[in-house]
Amino acid sequence: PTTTAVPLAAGLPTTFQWGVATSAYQIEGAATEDGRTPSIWDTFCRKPGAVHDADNGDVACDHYHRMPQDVALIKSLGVDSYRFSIAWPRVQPGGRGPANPAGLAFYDRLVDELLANGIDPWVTLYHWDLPQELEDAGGWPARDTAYRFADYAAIVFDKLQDRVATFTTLNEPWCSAWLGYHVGVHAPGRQNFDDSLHAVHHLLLGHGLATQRMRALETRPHTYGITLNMGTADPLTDSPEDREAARRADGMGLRIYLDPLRHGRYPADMVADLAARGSAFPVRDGDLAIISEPFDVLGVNFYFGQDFAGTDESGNTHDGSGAPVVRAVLPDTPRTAMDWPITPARFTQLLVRLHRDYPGMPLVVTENGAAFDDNPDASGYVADDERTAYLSSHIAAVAEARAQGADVRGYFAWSLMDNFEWAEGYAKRFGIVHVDYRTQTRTPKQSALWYRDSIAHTRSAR
Ligand code: GBH
Repeated sequence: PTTTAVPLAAGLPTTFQWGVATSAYQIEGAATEDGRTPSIWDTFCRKPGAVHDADNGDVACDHYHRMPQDVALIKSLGVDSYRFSIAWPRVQPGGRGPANPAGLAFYDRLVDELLANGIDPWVTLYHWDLPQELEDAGGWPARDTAYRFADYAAIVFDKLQDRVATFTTLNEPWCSAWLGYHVGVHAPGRQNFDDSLHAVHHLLLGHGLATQRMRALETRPHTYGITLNMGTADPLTDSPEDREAARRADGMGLRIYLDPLRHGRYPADMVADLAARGSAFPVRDGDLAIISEPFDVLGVNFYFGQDFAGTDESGNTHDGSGAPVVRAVLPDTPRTAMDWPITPARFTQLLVRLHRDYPGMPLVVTENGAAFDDNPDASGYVADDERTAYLSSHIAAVAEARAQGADVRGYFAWSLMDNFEWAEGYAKRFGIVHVDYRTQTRTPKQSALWYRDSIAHTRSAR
C-alpha cells in the first residue's frame, strides 16, 4: 500500500535531519551471545511482577541477527539518520576492564552497513542497560559508576570515531534515576529517594567525564550531546498551591538536569526544597565544572505535557508523610494506548521555552511517537491513522517552534519498529513498522509510508 503524500509542515529547511530511533535492549535480543553479560534489565525482567506478562529482551526483535535487513528497512524509509544505542554489557562485559572485541564488532558492522546505505549513524552510549555487576557494586547511586561510564565511552569512541560523527552520552537520566531508584518501576527497581538524587548527580557527572574523554581522544571534530525526556509543567490554576506544584515538577523533571549541564549549578529553589527534607546532591569540588563541559546538541524526547495541582482530590496541600502535593492533572484530551494525553501545542511551548531559558543550544528531537492499539490485517499491514496524525501534528509543532525562533535541527520518530517497551513488555507498540514477534516479519505501517512519502515530498518541494 502507499499513502497520498501529505506535505510536512512548511518552513523546515533543506538541512533538517529526518530519522528513526531505537535502543539496544529494546530490539537486539541475543542476550547471551558473543560475550554479553546481563544488564540490570535482564535481571529486572526476571523479578516477578516487574514487567507485563513477564516479558524480557532475550529475543526482542532479533535485530542482532537481522541487522542488514533492518538497515535496508531504514533505507527504504528515506531518512537521513538512524539513532541507536550501544549495549555496554556487550562491549565491556561486567562494566570494567578491556573491550570485548566480539561485542564491539557488531556495532562496527552496523556503522559500516549504515554508511554503505547513506544513513548517518547517531550513537547513544547509554540507554538504560547498566551492566549488572556495576549495579551490584552500587549502581548509579555510587560515584564510581560515573568513572566506569567514562572508560566505557572511551572504548566505544576509540572504535567508532573515524566513522561516527555524533555521540550522545545518556538517554533520559530522569528515567534512570527516578524510575529506576525512587519509583522502582524500571530497573534496577530500587525505591529510595536519596539513592535517586545520588543517581542524578552521578549520571550527570558520567556525562561530563565521558564528553571530556571523547574530546581528548578525538582525531577529527564530532558532535557531542545528551538526550533528556522533557514535558511541560503548567499550573492547573493560578492558585499559589498549583503554581508551587508546577515549580516543583519542572524543577525535578527538567531544571535539575539542564541547570547544571548549561549553567554549572543546581537550581537554588530545588536545593532548598531538598535541604528542607534532609537531602542533597552529593557534589564534590570540581564536579559542576565537569558536568557543565560544553556540548553541541541537546536531544529532546517529548511525549506529552501536563498541568499540575498542589492539592489532592480532597483539597489537602500535603500528603500523609507531610510532603507537598504535586499532582499531575492530565488535560481532558484524547489519549494514546499508554493513556498519555496528546498535546502537540505543548511541544511547541517546550521547544520555545528551551530556546529562551537555555539559549545557544541547538536542539534535535531524538524521540517522539505514540503507542496505539494496532490491528494488523491478514497481510500484517496496520492502517494506523492515529499514529500518523500524532506524528503529523507533532512535526507541525516543531515547525511552529522554529517559526517562533527555536533552533530545532532534526526529528527522529520513536520508533523504527515495535519493540520491548520496558515495563509494558511487548504489549505496547510504538513502531512505525509492525513486528510479528512469532515470525519476526517487519511490515511498514501506514505511518511509516506516510513518513517516507512526506519526507520525499518535502524534499522535492524545496
Ligand atoms: C522513552 O521514555 C524511552 O527513551 C524509550 O526507550 C521508550 O520506549 C519510549 O520513550 C516510549 O515509552 O508522567 O511523570 O512519567 C519515555 C518515558 C514518558 C518519561 C513520559 C516521562 C512523562 C512524565 N517518559 N513521562 S511522568
